Amino acid sequence: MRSGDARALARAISAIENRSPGWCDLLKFAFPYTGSARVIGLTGAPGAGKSTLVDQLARFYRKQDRTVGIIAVDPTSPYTGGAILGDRIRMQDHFADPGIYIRSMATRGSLGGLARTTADVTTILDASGRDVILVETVGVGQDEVDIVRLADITVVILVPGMGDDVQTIKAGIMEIADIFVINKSDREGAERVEREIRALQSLAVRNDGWTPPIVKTVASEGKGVDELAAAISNFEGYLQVENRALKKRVENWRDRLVEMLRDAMLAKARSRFDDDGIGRLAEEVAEHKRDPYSFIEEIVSKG
Ligand SMILES: Nc1nc2c(ncn2[C@@H]2O[C@H](COP(=O)(O)OP(=O)(O)OP(=O)(O)O)[C@@H](O)[C@H]2O)c(=O)[nH]1
Ligand SMILES: [Mg+2]
Repeated sequence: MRSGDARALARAISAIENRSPGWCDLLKFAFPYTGSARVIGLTGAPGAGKSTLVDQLARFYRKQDRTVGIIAVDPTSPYTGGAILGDRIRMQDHFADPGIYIRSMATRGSLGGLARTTADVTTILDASGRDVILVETVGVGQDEVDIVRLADITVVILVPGMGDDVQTIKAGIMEIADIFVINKSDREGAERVEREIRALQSLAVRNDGWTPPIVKTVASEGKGVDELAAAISNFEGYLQVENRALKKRVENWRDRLVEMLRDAMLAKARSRFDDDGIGRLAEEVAEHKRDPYSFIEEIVSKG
């Protein structure tokens, strides 16, 4: 796996996704080798052009002889089956190049929770020596926030014609974007989206003083990709000053540790009760034979 062998990677990632025996040891082994990959998160609405852009960025980095890992988190909506298939076909362009490793992850059936599993897969790719890891997630509420805890750089992709733009550019998105991309700039309304972002930016200055640049792209034609890569590289430069990269990782880990702890504690507590057991307790509580507070207290005090 450390040599970047694609089949070993695939096996390791499957073990982690499925929580197969040994998954945790695998991550423990991998962790000391992580920390040198640049993790770039790309998020945006379904169909915004995330995969097309990821594909273009991957090409760009390959030209610089940097190795690339891609994690595409499949959209939750079952209606986008065609788009997922499209992704796979388009990304097959790269399959001949061992410098690119692509992993699609299903939203459903991810035992560790999607955010957690994505983070663990990133750990594996990082340990395997990938220079750049591109993580594509569909921006639906929590997911786009989760990507921030994982990524060194978060790119938010918007497109023209989102209706009443001010309404659609959510406050949450303003907070997470290190870089804005207006993709499909070949369409009418790109300037308008840019104006809306600028207006929102003038209202809320980020507390780290960084003003996210706005890059216009036509991903399907490869336009603006060099500019996006330059913006990414600029932000990397910014992160190098005053230990910002480390500070950001500390912040990310603070959140992730709490989440991991919560998962582990819950799994431990749940292991004492099967669904029947929980069902029986629920009955007792509903029938007022027991109070739920003492019950929870009891479990927690057992550690
Ligand atoms: N006109 C135009 N079409 C684009 C552009 N970029 C991507 N597309 C097209 O938009 C469609 C969706 O692109 P994808 O890259 O699959 O979008 P996505 O955001 O990954 O979609 P999901 O993963 O399904 O959320 C495809 O048909 C692309 O060819 C662009 O800049 N201009
Ligand atoms: Mg996609």
